[in-house]
Amino acid sequence: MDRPTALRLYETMLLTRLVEERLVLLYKQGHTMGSVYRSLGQEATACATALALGPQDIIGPMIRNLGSMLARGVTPKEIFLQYLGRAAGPSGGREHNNHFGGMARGIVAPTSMLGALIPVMAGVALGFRQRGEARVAMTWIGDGGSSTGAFYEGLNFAVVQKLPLIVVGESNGFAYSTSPEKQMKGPMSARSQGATTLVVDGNNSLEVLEAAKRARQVCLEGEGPVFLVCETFRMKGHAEHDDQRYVDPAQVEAWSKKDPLVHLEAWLRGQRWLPDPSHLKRLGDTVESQAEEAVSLR
Ligand SMILES: Cc1ncc(C[n+]2csc(CCOP(=O)(O)OP(=O)(O)O)c2C)c(N)n1
Ligand SMILES: [Mg+2]
Repeated sequence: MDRPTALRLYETMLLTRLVEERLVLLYKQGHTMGSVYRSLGQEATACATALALGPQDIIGPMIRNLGSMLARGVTPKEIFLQYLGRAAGPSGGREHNNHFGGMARGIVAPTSMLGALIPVMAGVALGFRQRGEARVAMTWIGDGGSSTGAFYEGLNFAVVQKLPLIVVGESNGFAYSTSPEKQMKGPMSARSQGATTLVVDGNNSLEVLEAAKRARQVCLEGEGPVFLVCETFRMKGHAEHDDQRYVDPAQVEAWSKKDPLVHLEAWLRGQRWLPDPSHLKRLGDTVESQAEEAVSLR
């Protein structure tokens, strides 16, 4: 791990948190078109995975993976405009949340249907292989979403065709208000269907980054897809309208001690690589000014 990579990881996770916090404010003020789906506590599973890729690779994020889009250069302003449903936004006001993409930055737009992106991204990976290109496709799935038929079909196809696909499994304790044991039997990693399976501490961004790099290597060596399961926890309700009253507060308290940003910050301090505070302040100022700009646009 070199210093620029570690700092980029930290800044991308911090940016994700700041953008989401500002989105929550906009939601509470009644500005957003729909609810806000936080990735609080899961920034590493969205950011460290995407940052392990090359610019030629393609991602297919889900709703809790805003960080992966920021990692690929989407700006806070675009995200604010999108959530506000503005004509100047990426989807021209026709969609909300992070339902937009763009091939220039290698992003397939998130779908609402859980699991549907797995066969789509397997198709992207098939295209890479057929053209003989050294590229990989990456997508994400929740513990709940990994019970869908589309997940099984898509991953099975990638396994038998040995496609360069990384499926990041977000094992975060809930699917809306349903706990995983009521959704599926056994751990998420048991659903790999023969794909190379890696299980990591999803709140340790350094571990996630290393595992995602390894997953990419496995794919590029023609070994087929990788199911990268990140053990983590959803620190907020399903979205801002959900007060998570069904979650044991002791569980939230326990996981708050494993905050991925705090973890990385402590590691950076140990390395004497802490970022310049004025630089971080500029990051916060940029988020604020881009939010204000988006609100002022129609
Ligand atoms: C096929 C399908 N079924 C149900 C829904 C409604 N729905 C949206 S998110 C969600 C829970 C998702 O849980 P999980 O996959 O664990 O992801 P997480 O929210 O925990 O990140 C449900 C049931 C949907 N979007 N698609
Ligand atoms: Mg879940």
